[in-house]
Formats: sequence, C-alpha cells, structure tokens
Amino acid sequence: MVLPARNEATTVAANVTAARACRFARRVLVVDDGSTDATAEQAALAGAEVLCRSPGGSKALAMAAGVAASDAEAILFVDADCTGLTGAHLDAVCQPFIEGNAAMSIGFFDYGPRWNWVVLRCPPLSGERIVPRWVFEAVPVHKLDGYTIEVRLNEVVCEARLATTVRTMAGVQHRTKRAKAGQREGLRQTWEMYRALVSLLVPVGDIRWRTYGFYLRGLTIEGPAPATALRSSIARP
Ligand SMILES: Nc1nc2c(ncn2[C@@H]2O[C@H](COP(=O)(O)OP(=O)(O)OP(=O)(O)O)[C@@H](O)[C@H]2O)c(=O)[nH]1
Ligand SMILES: [Mg+2]
Repeated sequence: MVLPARNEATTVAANVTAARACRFARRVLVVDDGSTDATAEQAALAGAEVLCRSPGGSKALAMAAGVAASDAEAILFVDADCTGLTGAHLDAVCQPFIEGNAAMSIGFFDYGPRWNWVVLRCPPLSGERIVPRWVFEAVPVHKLDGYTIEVRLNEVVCEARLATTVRTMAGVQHRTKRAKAGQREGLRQTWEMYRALVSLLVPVGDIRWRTYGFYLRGLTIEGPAPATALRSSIARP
C-alpha cells in the first residue's frame, strides 16, 4: 500500500492506521517529499514505513517511488489527506479486485446521495484505488506528472479493455487544498490542478478519450463501502 504525502501531518496518522487495518495490506509505505511539517514523524509513529525523498517531486513521482520500493504484484494507493477512512472501507475497495472481478477497483469520497450517483459515473480521479503493478508501470515515465496520474492509470485500464469497479466510501472525505493552505493559496493550487487536468485535452490525441466507452462498458458500480467491517466471505490472506 502506498500513501503519497506532502505536509499532511494532520491526517496522515489516521490514514496509516486505516491502511494497516486493511486485511489485504502487507506493507504500508508513506512517500514524503519535501514536507515542512511532521508528516514523516506522524506516519512513522502510526506504524508506516516512511520513504523520504528530496523536495521537488510530485504526487505521481511519489507514487512511482513507492511502487519501486515495493515488490507487491498489486498496489493500493491511498491519499494521506482522507478523513473518516477505516480499514473496512479499504477492505471493500479491494474486495472486487481480490475476487478477480476488476483490474482496477476505486473508492470515492462521499458527496451525499444526490452527487454520489453522478460522481460514480464520471471518469474517476480518486486517489484511493488498487491496480496491478503492471498497470502503474505501463504509464510512461514522461507522463508521471503530478495530479494527472489517475487519468493516466484510467487510460491504461481502458486501453486494455479491462473491468473497473467503483464504490462510495461512506462518510469519507478529505482535507481540501483550501483547508490546508488557506483560501487564497488553496484556490490557486486547486486552479493549477484543474488546469493540468484540462490540459490533457490538448493536444488532441494525448489521451484517447474514446476508450472511455470501454471503461463504461466494463464498469461495475458497487454498493457503498461501510465504515465498519461486515462479515465477508474472503479468507484473510
Ligand atoms: N509525496 C508527495 N505527495 C504529494 C505531492 N503532492 C500531493 N501529494 C499527496 O497526494 C495526495 C493527494 O493530493 P491533494 O493535494 O490532496 O490532491 P487532491 O486530493 O487530488 O486534490 P484536492 O481535491 O484539492 O484535495 C495527498 O496525500 C498529498 O499529500 C507531492 O509533491 N509529493
Ligand atoms: Mg486531497
């Protein structure tokens, strides 16, 4: 399991605890580059292995470093700024993957009944997802660019015509950039993130959007992941 984290001292420990409680987690690896707060210390105290890299990276590069440091055949990525996340949520996200029903299984934040329906049917940008290692490694190095990594992972899965499952993680949200950096700086960072995502539309052909037809055909929307464990038929590995 890989958690990219930069300046997430407020939430990283809770997310490491959730990650460690996931029944499918073998290792919990936090990749920190350039945090100026106590992210690394908090992560280690909560029981994660912490990989400290030099500043100047990006979310995508941190994820790549986490994958490189692991020998797992499948990687569960979890953002370190989630709130309300539990091991049971992560178990439920992993379940369709473990059962062989999906090549990529994704957990979505809980936006409430009206919006969840819409969000679950949009191309997923959520960081909480399990993929086979080869899917991550299939993203060319020059495309490991910050916040666009989720779109790149979607693209690999779509191109290979593989199945995806998505589900809402009940009660899970995250600290927004505005909560972390203040209104003005947070809005600037959010703008930069969306600018990077929209710029994927140009030049035409960088992302083969028509593959989303295959995504939707291979998509299964699962019931919400509960915050506490339900009885499951999956044996603990
Ligand atoms: N190591 C590392 N982690 C990063 C970097 N940038 C973002 N992250 C982490 O990646 C995760 C998601 O980043 P966020 O900035 O919250 O992005 P987001 O959730 O897509 O966007 P918001 O909706 O604005 O919160 C968080 O755990 C961040 O700490 C980075 O440069 N290095
Ligand atoms: Mg976030």
